[in-house]
Amino acid sequence: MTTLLRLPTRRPLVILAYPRVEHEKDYLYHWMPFSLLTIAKPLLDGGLVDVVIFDGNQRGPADWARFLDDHLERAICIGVSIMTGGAQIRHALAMVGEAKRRVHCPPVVFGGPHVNVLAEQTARHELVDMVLVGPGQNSMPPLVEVLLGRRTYEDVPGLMMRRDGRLLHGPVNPPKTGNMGRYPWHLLNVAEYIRDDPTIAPRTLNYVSSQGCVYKCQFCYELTYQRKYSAMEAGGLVDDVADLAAAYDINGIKFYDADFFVNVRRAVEFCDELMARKLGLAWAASINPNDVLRARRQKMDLLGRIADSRCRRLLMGIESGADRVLRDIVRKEITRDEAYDVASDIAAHGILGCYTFIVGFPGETDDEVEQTYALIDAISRLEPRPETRVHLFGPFPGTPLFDDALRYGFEPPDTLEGWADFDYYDSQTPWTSKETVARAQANTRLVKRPGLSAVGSNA
Ligand code: B12
Repeated sequence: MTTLLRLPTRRPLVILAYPRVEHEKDYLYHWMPFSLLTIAKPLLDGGLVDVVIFDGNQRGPADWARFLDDHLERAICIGVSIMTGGAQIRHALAMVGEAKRRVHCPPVVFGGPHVNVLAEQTARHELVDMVLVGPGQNSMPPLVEVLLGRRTYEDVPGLMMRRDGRLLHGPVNPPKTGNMGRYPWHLLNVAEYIRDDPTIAPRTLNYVSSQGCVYKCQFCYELTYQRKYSAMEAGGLVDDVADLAAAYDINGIKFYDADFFVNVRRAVEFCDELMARKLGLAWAASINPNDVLRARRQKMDLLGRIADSRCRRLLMGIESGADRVLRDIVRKEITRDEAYDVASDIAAHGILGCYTFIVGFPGETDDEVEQTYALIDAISRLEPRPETRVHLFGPFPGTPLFDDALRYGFEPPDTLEGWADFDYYDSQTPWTSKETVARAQANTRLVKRPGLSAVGSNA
């Protein structure tokens, strides 16, 4: 009997690019591009294509040029992720310009948070061949099938592209993404992203375990998920984290989910599983005050389990110390007293709280701003002393407060390039004075090294 020797065939290639984000100058941390890992997973599972990722936060323009030389010939598309602000859009356009100067440049598709709120303006840009609105794991596999000649553009969820002088639209791409799975870590050099996080552990990695949020905060981009929430189940999440810990010798995980605790039961299971497996990991995550209140109503010891499982830090948006602002402007569904009570409870469990506030809402009075600073003072007296961060209200497109800001005289950028420099660490609104900016900065206190407080790091 003879056996046929099968030579490995090289599949068509999808290039996924995460352009550089110009974060605050003294910002120490590195993020893995979870957007791209999330999209890559179903593409690899489908078996039709190979995927490579270029992370502009780790590599520069000369590396991008070499990367294109190495991969462009086999590529069927370049997917680019963009969020509003942080100059990411500018870096994205420069990268695409470089690619389009070459003979073999395939179609360039843009996606990500900025596309999800300003799709049409992005799709009309001359360097953009098409955009995909919504979760990319729903839309990239069908697009790849189109590019391989198996389907038509009209079938691709969330698609928007110029054709014969008008915009062609695909069907709606639903915001619910289903269970998220384990990430294809081999596409990144994971070791590059480990960092010493003074509030968590010396070898900390970031992680995103869910998408979407169920709350109604009127300034927040997460509303584009239409209050739909998708999350990895607790067991699978701990499996993935355990594998990471074993492979890269990490001892900390920092979750960047919009709200890690939307599903309180999942959160408690995660804590229990983490303790049962004795992984020795410290962790941190974002929480909404209502999660704590809901757990109390359900007689669940959420904060106890969080503390016992070595959670070192909880980040919570309180936004304002004025009940009218919380109720009528933000729709936070919590009162000032409840927020203070939850913060006290977090401190009583020995967990470092990091509380973020926003000043400069459209229609906010001076007295209401004073109430916010009074609450910051009160919270700062808790032990362990919490971190606090005061943001300036920035009208982000796609949110209800963006429309309110327009009524109060805010003039938004009107080009894709214009949105590159939009940055909520600077004042964006005509009613925000220099003194307001300075006071916000002075009330931002974040731990950068154990035992020290400092201004100017991100949450
Ligand atoms: C980590 C993070 C960062 C990191 C870096 C990002 C990185 N390397 O991943 C840092 C800290 C640098 C950062 C900075 C900023 N960030 Co940020 N950040 C996040 C965070 C917490 C997680 C991002 C993430 O990985 N999400 C998980 C993945 C799975 O979701 P995703 O990115 O949305 O991707 C999905 C879809 O958007 C889509 N998609 C994404 N890319 C692509 C590409 C293609 C081709 C396709 C088809 C689809 C697609 O499919 C993905 C899978 O479903 C999000 C909030 C959140 N939890 O999502 C905010 C968020 C993305 N940030 C936001 C903002 C605004 C900023 C700033 C620009 C704020 C500012 N200052 O103005 C700053 C940078 C500027 C500055 N001067 O500092 C907003 C974006 C809103 C918007 N309209 O764009 C978010 C949504 C927070 C919020 N709720 O407001 N950020």
